[in-house]
Amino acid sequence: ETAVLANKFRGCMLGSLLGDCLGSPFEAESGPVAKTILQKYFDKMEDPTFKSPVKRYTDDTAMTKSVAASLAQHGAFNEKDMAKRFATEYFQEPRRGYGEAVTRVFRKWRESKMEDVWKPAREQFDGQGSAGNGSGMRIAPVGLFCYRDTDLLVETAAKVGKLTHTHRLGYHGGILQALAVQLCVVQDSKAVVDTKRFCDDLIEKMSKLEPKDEDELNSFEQEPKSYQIQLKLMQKLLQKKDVDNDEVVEVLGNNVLSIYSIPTAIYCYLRAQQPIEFIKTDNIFRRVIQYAISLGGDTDTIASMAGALAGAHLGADSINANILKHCEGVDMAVSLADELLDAVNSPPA
Ligand code: F2R
Ligand code: MG
Ligand code: MG
Ligand code: MG
Repeated sequence: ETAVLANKFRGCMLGSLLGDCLGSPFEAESGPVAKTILQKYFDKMEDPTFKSPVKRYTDDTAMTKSVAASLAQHGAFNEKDMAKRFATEYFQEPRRGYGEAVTRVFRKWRESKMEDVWKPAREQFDGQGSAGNGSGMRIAPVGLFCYRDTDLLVETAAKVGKLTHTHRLGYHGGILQALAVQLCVVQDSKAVVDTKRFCDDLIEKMSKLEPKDEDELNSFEQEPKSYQIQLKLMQKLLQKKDVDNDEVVEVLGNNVLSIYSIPTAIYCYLRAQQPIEFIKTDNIFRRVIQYAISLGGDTDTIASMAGALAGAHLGADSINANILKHCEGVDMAVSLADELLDAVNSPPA
């Protein structure tokens, strides 16, 4: 029982890391990533004789690390501690490819000496708040830490998100990704995923959070977007055969906004449970990440979120050890996974 969970926690943290490291060289390249180039890239990574400079992680992992370490050390969400870790991490290594706007939050925290940790985020984008996917890219540790308690998970993911992302579609995206991680943790790693049920479950949970009012759903760029709408579109796509990358990007998106990348990442995880014509591998974990990157756009973040789901479902055992050797931060990810599991198993007195 504990060994199964440890494998899943490690798989999730490693999946999040690997998607980031392997996806970041392709981030924001114009157009889709060439399928043959990507196939060779992954084949080489699996080849034990292949040597290459280590693939560095980006902001996605830098922030995930802070979320995991803060939860593990406090045994609960602590806003000041988490904010401090985000800022410290950023000022130590500012060149990890952070979102353009979010660094203003870090600077305001420093200037105000953390007087009100919630305020700088509310001031982003002229008071609209950020709707970027920074909320989802760092949330996997919340899905792990709270996997036994959905109410706590939703509440914690909302707070972790609102430290930097107060737009409804921003922090709701983080909640959605955390809920998906939870589903993957509780799923039997040997069982075939029921993709329809997976979507239905998420739609049901998001329906309790999202506004019922159609007008309110129109708040972002005049487009009627909610996670429920995107999840229903995803469910339809999953039922179609041989959907090509252009259609996926057209329907679900692949950019830095939460609404156009978090459902996409969940779709990648679910779609890649079955063979994909242009991806030659029997390893489902690899297929998920390779497929996510093939969509182009925000490749590090979409692959990282999809990888977290695959890893939480399949466990660290499913990851090719040669691929791990090419990525920065593997030992750190494993330690954080173990610390999180310890914290889950020994709640504070
Ligand atoms: N920043 C990047 N990639 C850019 C290129 C990096 C490359 N390596 C290079 O340096 O050349 N990647 C990282 O950013 C994304 C996560 O961003 P986060 O944390 O959400 O930040 P931010 O700044 O809050 O939002 C990101 C952008 O989203 C748009 N946006 C957000 N809210 C908006 C709103 N209310 N209205 C309009 N636009 C909004 C803005 O363009 C923000 O800059 C990840 O991809 C991570 O990997
Ligand atoms: Mg990044
Ligand atoms: Mg936060
Ligand atoms: Mg990114």
